[in-house]
Amino acid sequence: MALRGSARARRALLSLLTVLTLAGGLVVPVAQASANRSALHVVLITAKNFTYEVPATIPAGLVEFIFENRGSQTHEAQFFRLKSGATESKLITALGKPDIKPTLAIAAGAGGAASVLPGGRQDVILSLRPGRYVAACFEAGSDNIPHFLKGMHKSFVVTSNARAASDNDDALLNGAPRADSVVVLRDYQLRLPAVISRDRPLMLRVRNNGPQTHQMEITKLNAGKTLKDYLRALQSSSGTPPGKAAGGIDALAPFTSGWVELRLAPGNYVAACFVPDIKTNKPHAEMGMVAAFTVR
Ligand SMILES: [Cu+2]
Repeated sequence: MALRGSARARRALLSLLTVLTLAGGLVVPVAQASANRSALHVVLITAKNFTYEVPATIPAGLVEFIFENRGSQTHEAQFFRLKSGATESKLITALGKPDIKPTLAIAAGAGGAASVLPGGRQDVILSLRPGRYVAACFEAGSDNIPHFLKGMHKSFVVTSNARAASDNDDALLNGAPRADSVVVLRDYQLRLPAVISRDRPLMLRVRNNGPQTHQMEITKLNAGKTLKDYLRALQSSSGTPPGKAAGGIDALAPFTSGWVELRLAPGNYVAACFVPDIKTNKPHAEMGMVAAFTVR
């Protein structure tokens, strides 16, 4: 859950997260790197309450992040690339503000692994440009304090190298994984296949066509629940959210893309964007960026 700003949405989601945390225990199957990804640089990033373990430096270019939640609460790893002059502490201050503008003034969404339950795992593949990055977690427990305010943020440096001689997004895509499908995010729409067959993991390329920052966060709906129930919970500060965090890819800056590998159990799901809108401050999910899909 990334860059969430609306106080009302925050409250609703925080209560949702509390429920999810208590529910706990969803096991996400461990993915094996497939053959066409063997050339990728692989980075393990682990989350605990309330820290990350991530290498201090990562080479630029395509990187496969294996995000593992080894904590007892739901966690995510939203990456930001800092603009020049920005610091980690300035970013954390900006993230605490109710709207997204102070954050976007000093940093850009750089993808990351969306929230998974304790014991869960989410793999994302990102094309990283050199620079200083920060990983942060927007989840919160029963005290409603976002984890980034409990110290759950960590900076790392993406170092320039031969793989990333150019700043051009496409030039960084050598060795990119073959995507089963492309998901396009835009103001305010999120489209993905309505039915996903689970005979094998699904590799999605997620492209943000802007103009705003967007994410794709996945929720597995509880049995019998529908998109309607999900939307109703989103709009109510006291509504019980009808599902469990199931990963996805965290917020990407406009006109950038990443890959997310989904290994989802059969069931009904919702994908949504919770980035707050730059004009209305509402989460994009309330402005149409939500889609239901079925895994069978
Ligand atoms: Cu969005």
